[in-house]
Amino acid sequence: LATLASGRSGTGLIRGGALAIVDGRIAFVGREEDLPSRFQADEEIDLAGRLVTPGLIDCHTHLVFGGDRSNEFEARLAGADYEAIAKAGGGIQSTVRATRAETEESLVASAAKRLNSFICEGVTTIEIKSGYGLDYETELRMLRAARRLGQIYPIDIVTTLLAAHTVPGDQERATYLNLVTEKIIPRAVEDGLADAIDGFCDSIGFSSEELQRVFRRARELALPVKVHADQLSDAGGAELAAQFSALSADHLEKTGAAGVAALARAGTVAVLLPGAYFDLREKHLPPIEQMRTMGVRIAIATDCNPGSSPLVSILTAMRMAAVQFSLSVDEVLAGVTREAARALGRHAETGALEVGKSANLAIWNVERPVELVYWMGSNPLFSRVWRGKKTSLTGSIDWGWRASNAP
Ligand code: DI6
Ligand code: FE
Repeated sequence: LATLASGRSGTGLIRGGALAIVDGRIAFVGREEDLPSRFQADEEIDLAGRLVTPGLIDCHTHLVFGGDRSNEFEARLAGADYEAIAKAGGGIQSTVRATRAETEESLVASAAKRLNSFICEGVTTIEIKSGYGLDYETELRMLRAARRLGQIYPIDIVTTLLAAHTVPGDQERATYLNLVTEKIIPRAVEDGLADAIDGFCDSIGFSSEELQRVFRRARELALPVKVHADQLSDAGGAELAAQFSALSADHLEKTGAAGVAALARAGTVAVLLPGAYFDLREKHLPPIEQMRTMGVRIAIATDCNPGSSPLVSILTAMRMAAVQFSLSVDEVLAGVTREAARALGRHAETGALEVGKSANLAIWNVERPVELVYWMGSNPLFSRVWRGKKTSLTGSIDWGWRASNAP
């Protein structure tokens, strides 16, 4: 058992372990010989030496969106620049156009295919952001689609309102920011659609000053904050996140020393997104050594999105984080379990094999944690348990072709 329990070193490995589940919760974790006899189970499963980890957690995705951006990917391969594409009305704006044309049902259908990939890799909790609607109706529709996915599929979904992603092409900055703070955020809260509020603090998003307003509103309505911080430039995103005691600051490629210190003081989790780093051929590494020195907790996520990280594999993100960011296997494992749970404010509930937590497990056809990071493009998942129930790997999702998926 790689317990990832807090207070234990490394992955908190227990050899010859046993785990008992009662009513969907972990009731015992320890060595098999220490298993109390009252846990003589109704059902006992011998895993024959397989590795068990907490169910994996992807704490940063944009899973729900319309269309794709494969055309821009080709342009980027031919030398076009991501930021320049965005400033010319492509990028996020092009996904906004495609997303506004979708119904809640069609958004659910296209996101379900991507969600299936995560479920098949042992993910039991996933965060989904809005941010490709950028108007009242579509932002709420995206969140409803995300909630709906959680009702249909065996996975916990945490939703984040990212109306402050960028200014929509058809609006003034001030008018749009007003809409976000006065209409979209209050309505999302009223309808219980958002678990947190996010904002993109960057050259193609919003300034730190602009986001202050958005986050004050979040705070008034008692919602926690997350920040897309300093991806393309050091825009003060980490300091902003710390100021609002954000659950997480994400990206952080260009964050300076002051930003890291602020995150450490605030106890905000740094979420690293190696897929976007890879896809944009970024050269500037996030300040990982400073994070370690200052004791900033590190999580890893896919940032699954149609533009900068079309990545539907948490195992690949783990591999990329290890190689590109020089994270240890222990850091990588913690980054997609215990620390990812903390980045979502769900660490009392999931992210470690500890008594009382939800019985979310991933069971692997490997002997040692390193093997989960070592292989590229293989999926050694043996079985997955969500809320104490063994859940099928392929589900009932139709991967069929829809011509309307073409951009
Ligand atoms: N950073 C990201 O990685 C996503 N949004 C953001 O603020 C991707 C945005 C996109 O290109 O669609
Ligand atoms: Fe993102």
